[in-house]
Amino acid sequence: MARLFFSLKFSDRQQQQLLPYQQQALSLCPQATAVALDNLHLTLFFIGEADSRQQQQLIAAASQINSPAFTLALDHLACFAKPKILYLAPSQIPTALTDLQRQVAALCKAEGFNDIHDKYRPHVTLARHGSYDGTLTVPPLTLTISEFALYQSAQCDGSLRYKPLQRFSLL
Ligand code: 2AM
Repeated sequence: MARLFFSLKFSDRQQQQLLPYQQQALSLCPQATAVALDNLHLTLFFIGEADSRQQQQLIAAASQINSPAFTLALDHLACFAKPKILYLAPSQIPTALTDLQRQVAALCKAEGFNDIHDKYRPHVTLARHGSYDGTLTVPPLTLTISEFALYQSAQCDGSLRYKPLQRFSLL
């Protein structure tokens, strides 16, 4: 069994561009723990535990998705109280992201995985175990999104690592 999720796939450069925002989030809440740079992502659907047959079915279904690349403007820092995380998020959710998320959620549900969240809330978790009251508007980080991926969440040498198992292009 493996712990899986679908996510937008950021490039190395895009992950680097998120660093100043992470530093700003940590300055708001110094006791929070930074997410490792190469783990920065934006979840589309959290799957949970899946076996290798389910993993192959998810990959086959996701490879049928036909969805365009899009730009995403991440423009505010805020916090979820449960779990306590500081995140960067878009005020405007592009239609292409909503459509992609619906398609990914539908294929996961068709494989028997339930959505554990009441409402999809796109965000990039920058730091954990921290809280902040309110929303801070920041200069937008505009990213071109041209890939999503099926990720595995696993412990590697004592630290949590999100490993892309299969990448899918947005055209
Ligand atoms: P993330 O913050 O690293 O993306 C399981 O609940 C995981 O789904 C969380 O660890 C969180 O991971 C993500 N998540 C939590 N609430 C969510 C929401 N409303 N919409 C989308 N992803 C969410």
